[in-house]
This record gives sequence, structure tokens and C-alpha cells, in this order.
Amino acid sequence: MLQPEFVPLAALGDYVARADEEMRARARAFFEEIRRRHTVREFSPEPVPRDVVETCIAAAGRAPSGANQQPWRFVLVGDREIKRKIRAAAEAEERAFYAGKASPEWLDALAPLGTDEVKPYLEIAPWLIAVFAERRNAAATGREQKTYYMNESVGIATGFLIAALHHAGLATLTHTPNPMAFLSEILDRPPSEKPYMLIVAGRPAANAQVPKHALKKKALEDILRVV
Ligand code: IYR
Repeated sequence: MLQPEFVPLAALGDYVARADEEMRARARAFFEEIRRRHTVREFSPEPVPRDVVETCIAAAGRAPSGANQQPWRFVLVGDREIKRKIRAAAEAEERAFYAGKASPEWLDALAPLGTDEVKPYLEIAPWLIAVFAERRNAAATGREQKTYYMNESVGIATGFLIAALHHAGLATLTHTPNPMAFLSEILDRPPSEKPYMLIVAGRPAANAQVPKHALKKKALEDILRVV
């Protein structure tokens, strides 16, 4: 068993103490930034430098995770032919979904978004980021271990990622085709990795539209109870 060792937080110099007023201003500034994030389904083909997206993925990699196992893997896809394959496979799954695999209740919940099985953005956007979750890995001890809180950990990292991409000036779409096994095949990932989500990233098209339904965010009093 590995013994714990510690470093004082103060020695890292990473925590910055802030007075209440400054905290208030910063909390507000972050809220104002993140409230401007909108999921987009129309992207510009304009290239986006790879290093920008890589830095955002590095930010995602700083997320907390169960036992610090960091059970996430990201495959950054810019290759036209691979994007074409992903689009074809995703559209095949979505055709089945919209043609009857999804329950009427599910289709009813989706109706105000106006989504369908046609996904041209999977080819048009400059970058696709396929997120995989490791069921097992060797990060913490060097020995292969089951990963703990895999879904929660990868969910947090994915949240960091879309926030980082937004902060950098990119639009994103979180896409979860169901099932997603085709991602493992096309991207040649091992069975120890579960395909988790596909993130589409790029500049929005000039005429990109946001469904009004997506603008209806719950008020703080509807999502928060203080006791
Ligand atoms: N994966 C499908 C359907 C879909 C499901 C949910 I839940 C959404 O919030 C949006 C779409 C698609 O991408 O069209």
C-alpha cells in the first residue's frame, strides 16, 4: 500500500485568497461568462488552431477524479475522412433512434429542439473531440486497477472542457449518439474504454440558430434550496 505524502497548499502558491467583495465580483464575472454559452448545431468550417483545443483539453485533464485515477481519454479528430466516417455511423444510429427506437416520450421531450438524424456539423466543424471513459487504468499506482466514480469524473472533466472551449471563444455541441460503439471502432479504442461523449467544437456559423427552448434556464430559486 502506498503511504500518503503531502505538500502544503501554501507552498504550491496556487490558491489565491480573496476578500468577499472581490470574490463576489469574480463569481459574477464567471456567471456572466458561462451564461453566454449556447449549444450550437451550425458550425463554420473555418479552421481553429489545434493548440487552442489542446490547451482546453489540458484544462479538462485538471478535473478532480475518483482516487485521482483521471479515467478520461480524449481523441481529437480533425481528419476529414475520419470525420466523414463518424458522421455516417452517427447518422445511421440516429436514423434508427428517430424512426422508432426512441420512446414517444423521449421524442416529445426533444421536439422543441428541432433535432433530427441529419448531422452535417460532424463533418463541417473543424474539430470533434471523442471522450472515452476508462473502466480500468494504471494511473495511480502503476498497477492496473478498476476506476472509481468513472462517470462522475469524466462528466466533471467534460464540463471543464466545454467551459474552457467557450472561454477560448469556441462554440460546442455535446453529442451522445446512442449506442456509441462505432466511436471505439472508428477510433480504434480498446474495450477497457467506454465511449462517453462526442464534442463538436468550432466557430459558430454566421447564421447559427439557438432553439428558444434551450434559452429557458431554470431560475436560481428553482434549482437551489439553502438550509
Ligand atoms: N442523440 C440524438 C437525440 C438527442 C437526444 C437528446 I437527450 C438531446 O438533448 C438532443 C438530441 C441526436 O443527437 O439527435
